[in-house]
Amino acid sequence: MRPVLSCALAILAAPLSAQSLLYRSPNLGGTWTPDGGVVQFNFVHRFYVAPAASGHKVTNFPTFTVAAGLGQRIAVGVHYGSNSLVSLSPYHPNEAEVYARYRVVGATAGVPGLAVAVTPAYNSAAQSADGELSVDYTRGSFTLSGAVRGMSHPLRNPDPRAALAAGAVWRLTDYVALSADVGSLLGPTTRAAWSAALDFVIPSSPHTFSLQASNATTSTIEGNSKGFTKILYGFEFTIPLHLSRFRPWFHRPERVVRINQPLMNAAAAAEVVIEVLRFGSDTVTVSAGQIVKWVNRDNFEHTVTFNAPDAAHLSGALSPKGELAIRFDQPGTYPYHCLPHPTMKGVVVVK
Ligand SMILES: [Cu+2]
Repeated sequence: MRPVLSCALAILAAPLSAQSLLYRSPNLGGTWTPDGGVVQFNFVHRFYVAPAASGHKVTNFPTFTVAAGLGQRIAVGVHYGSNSLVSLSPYHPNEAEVYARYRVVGATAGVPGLAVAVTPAYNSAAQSADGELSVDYTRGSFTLSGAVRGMSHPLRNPDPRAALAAGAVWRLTDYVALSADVGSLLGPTTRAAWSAALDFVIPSSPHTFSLQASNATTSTIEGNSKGFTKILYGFEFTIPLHLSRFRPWFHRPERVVRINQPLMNAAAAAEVVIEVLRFGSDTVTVSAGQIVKWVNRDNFEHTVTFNAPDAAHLSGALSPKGELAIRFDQPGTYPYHCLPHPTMKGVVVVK
């Protein structure tokens, strides 16, 4: 039974904080990479409203990001903006930046300390080979970020240029943060790009949301290095798609997790009912050798994922309406959480 679990966990076991806007200011890519087995979909939408003389026309500047995590340190992705001002002559309103990121130093966002990442990229509107070296430093409520950017044909100009950017995030609570940054091409005749945002974690979800003001039009290395003449307002929404969530598409829901079949018929010393994204009992206490059973009353999958170092052999997924039983042989305190819903937490105490 253990190899099956370990295999599943290799895909699943990773914190969810990497995608959070509470650790990255709006116009800095930062050092974050989606966790392995996660496809990240982020949507930035900014706009300005023209004066009455122009009929209050709303001009929109959306950027979509789709990125996939390969292991814990590498990501590949694309930013696509459909109202780009990076290349004005010739005018290229569609801008795609294909990028890879390798976090050379440091852990995922949310872990205190220093992180360094390199992000090579290609910008289709500028026809430019771009890149960024980014540094994050997280301590307590603060994350400070810096970036050095290079572009072979910035804004479709023939000569290479560099840009610098710096930003900060201040987490007021676990759920709310303020962030701001500034970035600019080095040299004359270019307006700096800036942003300021109020960031939120959406409770009981892996999603984060920010309300933003900025003068940057597309969320790419080039777009974040050049300011527009107007202030844009808007938002960003981050959506990590855990590929494991799609397992029910390919597997019939099982009443009982098969690996625990022998245990399911034994009497459980404690039962935790999962309902509406909550573990019914935060803490259950059993004696060594006893069984704890989890019952999923929701119509979607949850996991009972124990924190390291127990995760490798004490974890499992519950299909919709499924059940899970685990026997605890060693006394100790075993905190656990649900991978798709990190705000779901519980503890098993074994006496
Ligand atoms: Cu869950």
